[in-house]
Amino acid sequence: MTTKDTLIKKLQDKSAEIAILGLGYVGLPLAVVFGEAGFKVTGIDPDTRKVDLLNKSESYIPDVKTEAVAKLVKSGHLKATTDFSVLKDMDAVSICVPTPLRKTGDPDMSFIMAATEELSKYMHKGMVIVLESTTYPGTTREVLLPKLGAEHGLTVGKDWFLAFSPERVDPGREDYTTINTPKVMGGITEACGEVATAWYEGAIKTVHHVSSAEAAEMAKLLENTFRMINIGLVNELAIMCERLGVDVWEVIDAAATKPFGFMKFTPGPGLGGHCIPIDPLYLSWKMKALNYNARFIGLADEINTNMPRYVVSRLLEAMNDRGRPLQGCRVLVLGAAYKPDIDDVRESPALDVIGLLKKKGAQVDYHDPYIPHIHHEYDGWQMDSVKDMMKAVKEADAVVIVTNHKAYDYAAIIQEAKFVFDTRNATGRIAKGNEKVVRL
Ligand code: SAJ
Repeated sequence: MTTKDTLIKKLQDKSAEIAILGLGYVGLPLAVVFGEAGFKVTGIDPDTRKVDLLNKSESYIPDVKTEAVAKLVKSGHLKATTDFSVLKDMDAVSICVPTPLRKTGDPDMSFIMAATEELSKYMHKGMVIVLESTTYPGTTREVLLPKLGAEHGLTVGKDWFLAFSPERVDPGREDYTTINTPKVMGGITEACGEVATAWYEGAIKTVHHVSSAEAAEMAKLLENTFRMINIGLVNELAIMCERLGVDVWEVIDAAATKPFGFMKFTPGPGLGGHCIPIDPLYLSWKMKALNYNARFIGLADEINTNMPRYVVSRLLEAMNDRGRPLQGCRVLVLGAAYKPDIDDVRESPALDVIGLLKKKGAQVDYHDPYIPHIHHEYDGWQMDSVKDMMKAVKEADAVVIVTNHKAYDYAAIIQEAKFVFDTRNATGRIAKGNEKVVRL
């Protein structure tokens, strides 16, 4: 039997030993899905807090139930360690580490490099490695392949197998989870793709096998670049509609009545999260290295990044119309999370809006039911969420709705507020007190 056939057999009969490098919001759900499929899974993470909690059968990821972890730990299908040397006994490894941006706006590959460095110490014949972290096209072939293969005299596609499969985890979503979200898989060679597909098909409902790692890397970037550009389009539409004296929310709702050929996106105070504002910049960075200027990405990034400033300029105008300079104004920002009903503040435009308001001399408070404390990484300021939200609404000269959490009673907010600037059309359906509201 060839190495490939032997490995496929072990993957198909679930006797293969699995390792997940990185136990975050992608790695932990994946570890549980492989464990529940019958594989023995070892999670590896340098964070001892995560490792200890897992080994005590506790989940620290809201999407992963502690009961699911406890069952797998008890049955011996899941354990965790900070010790990378266990990789010497592993047959299949998924790399699920962060790929953020540096302050300079360039890709931060340090997590992928560190994982690859560790993995390369324990590479052996008969392994399959799958990179899941979103990255620029070419990473798997240019960064992982040399480090994990050639240096060990192993021939990829014969002695070991390497593929890319983009993560599609949407934290908090319940309809589509790791097990039922189709998974794209692309190998460095055809044999790599076959082995990696055989592995993932043992746990995930649909695996869509493409011809190369680059195709899989690019598919993920298309998905999130598509979103970023379309959000940029509706953000610019909001600016155009304001100039035209047209209600952008009415326009978008009207366009959305078209049952085909249109997909609704809504404007807002900017683009937050760890995927949409970041993934497309991995693509434009790579294209710059190939002397190509990805203009759509650049323009959308410019528009989206400018939205916090646009929001503050609109607020300044609205306060001026009410005879109040922003200087010295009490402004309450509602919502700090980057999108509704979650506790994640990464890249949240709320931080930029608050920072800009402070620079304009406003006295700023914020409230967010999910986020008790915020700090601005670059400007250094920090704040606590106000305790009595309605008291703060009453005392504010202006309330700015930045994140439209479902938990808010918008009718009551309008009732008690002197003035509301609504960047999310959270108040659009409320007629009473409408004269106090200005929308993006
Ligand atoms: N946003 C808008 N207008 C929109 C949609 C989003 O301003 O019409 C803003 C949000 O407020 C947020 C940012 O864009 O600040 C990103 O929002 P998002 O809905 O794209 O949420 P994310 O960042 O959690 O994106 C994830 C992505 N999932 C993966 O990468 C696996 C994305 O591909 C999903 O489409 C998205 O969740 C989703 O649909 O929920």
